[in-house]
Amino acid sequence: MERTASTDLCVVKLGGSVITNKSAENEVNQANLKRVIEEIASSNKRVIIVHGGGGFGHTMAKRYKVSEGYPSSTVYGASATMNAMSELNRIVCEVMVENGLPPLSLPPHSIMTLKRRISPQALRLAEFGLKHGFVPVSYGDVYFEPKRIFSIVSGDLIAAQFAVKLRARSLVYATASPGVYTRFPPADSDKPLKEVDQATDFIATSSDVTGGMAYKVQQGLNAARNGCRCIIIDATIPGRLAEVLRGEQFTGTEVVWRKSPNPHGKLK
Ligand code: IP8
Repeated sequence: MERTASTDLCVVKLGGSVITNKSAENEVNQANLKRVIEEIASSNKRVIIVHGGGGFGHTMAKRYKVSEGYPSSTVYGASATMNAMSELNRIVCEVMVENGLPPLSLPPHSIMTLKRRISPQALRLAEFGLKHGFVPVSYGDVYFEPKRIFSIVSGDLIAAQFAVKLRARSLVYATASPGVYTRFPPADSDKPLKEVDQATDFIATSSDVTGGMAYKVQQGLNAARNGCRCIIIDATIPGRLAEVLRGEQFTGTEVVWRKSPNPHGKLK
């Protein structure tokens, strides 16, 4: 489906590996968080921010097997994960306020339908907030569903859904990796692919419950198919996010949907 963006809106997904110390429990990477928020603020773009779980959500989700839902996990584990993510979101919102970005927080555990969709009411609220100068901010979290009672939804999916539903011009995955590689882990001499499409053969392993790079590409393809430009960058490098928001040449990988992709392999 070809469709043009109706707005200059950009959805930025801030990776948990960028804004937290992922190997530690509940530790914010203050320097990175402050810098990426500053880069967003100084771009003067209309943005929706979505952040990942990092050492907050992923630690709890793994410990309590929350992605498996009930009965492998427990209501306590789901609640502890929601609390950890609310805490990280509060810190992100605080840094946004300090940098003149007024947050409108939209917690997934209360805005997702039982079918893992952002509710129409939440989409309307995000649009209303944007119109009046707020910056909607959401994150990877616990969501509720009929079969397993609850599970985990990645910020990657939430970011792509906002991008498609609100017809954003671009979706930026601000990660801790320079982009997508043909092998994992990449060798020092490897360069990230400039573009990936639905037929690109690449390997991205992940120990994340939410699927890492392969899942980002999958979500990015969905956004790209719907007319939104999707770019994956390394936001641990100062200035990278600012340059992509300014619409300049960027260093990273663009996720492209092609009507007739080169049949040189399948996505792994
Ligand atoms: O880091 C994961 O979100 P992501 C959220 O965006 C939890 O994949 C709670 C693990």
